[in-house]
Amino acid sequence: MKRIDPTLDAAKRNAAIRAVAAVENKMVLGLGSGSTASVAIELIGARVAQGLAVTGIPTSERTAALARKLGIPLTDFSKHRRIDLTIDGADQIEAGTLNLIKGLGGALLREKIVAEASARMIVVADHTKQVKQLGDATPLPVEVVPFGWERALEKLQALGAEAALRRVGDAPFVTDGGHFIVDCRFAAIADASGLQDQARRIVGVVETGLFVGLASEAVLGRDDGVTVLERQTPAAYSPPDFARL
Ligand code: A5P
Repeated sequence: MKRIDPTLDAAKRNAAIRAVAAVENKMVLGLGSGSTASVAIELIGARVAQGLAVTGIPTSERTAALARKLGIPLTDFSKHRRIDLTIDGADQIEAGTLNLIKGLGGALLREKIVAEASARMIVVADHTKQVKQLGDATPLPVEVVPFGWERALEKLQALGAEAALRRVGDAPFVTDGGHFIVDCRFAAIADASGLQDQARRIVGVVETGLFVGLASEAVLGRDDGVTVLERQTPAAYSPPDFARL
């Protein structure tokens, strides 16, 4: 989803600059997807060029290509089961809970695997992504297996969504994992955790773009600065003392 508003571009950059300041030498990083995360990756690449030693686990093929171009060494879960810090974007950020909707860029599955493995996840976004309650203006992307997607879509509709298969032209959009995406428009999502559980119980649903309790903080950029939001509910994941694998 490309935005050409220069004010928003400055906002994204300010958010990325603030988040990348948290990157330290020797960290294993989760590298997010989307336009804001890409700015952060470029900033990390510039620091790597100056001698910063980090490795990254990319959340999409597109991000992997960008990281390689910038000379950021890549790794995977065969070598590192835990990630020190992930910097990723979001489509909606709920103030207070920091629950998220992600996946308008189509990378939600790898993004969630990486977020869940991370001791700390900083969300970077322009200020327009903050909402009081998830849903409404932004559809919830749900990744489904291609076989029988029509049935999964019907069951998602039964949960109250206006649901549509994401397409590129006439063809279904296909994720890096070879799945389809059903975009589900809910009027408002009052119980993100409950909806996540219900959606995951549908046969054929691989994962949803609801990120509940995964973000540690959110850096919301404006053209003249940032606001940092912290989660006001307990963490879903307590990191162990990191012994690098
Ligand atoms: C990718 O699948 C998404 O989860 C992105 O993180 C999200 O779409 C945010 O992208 P922008 O930073 O481009 O808005």
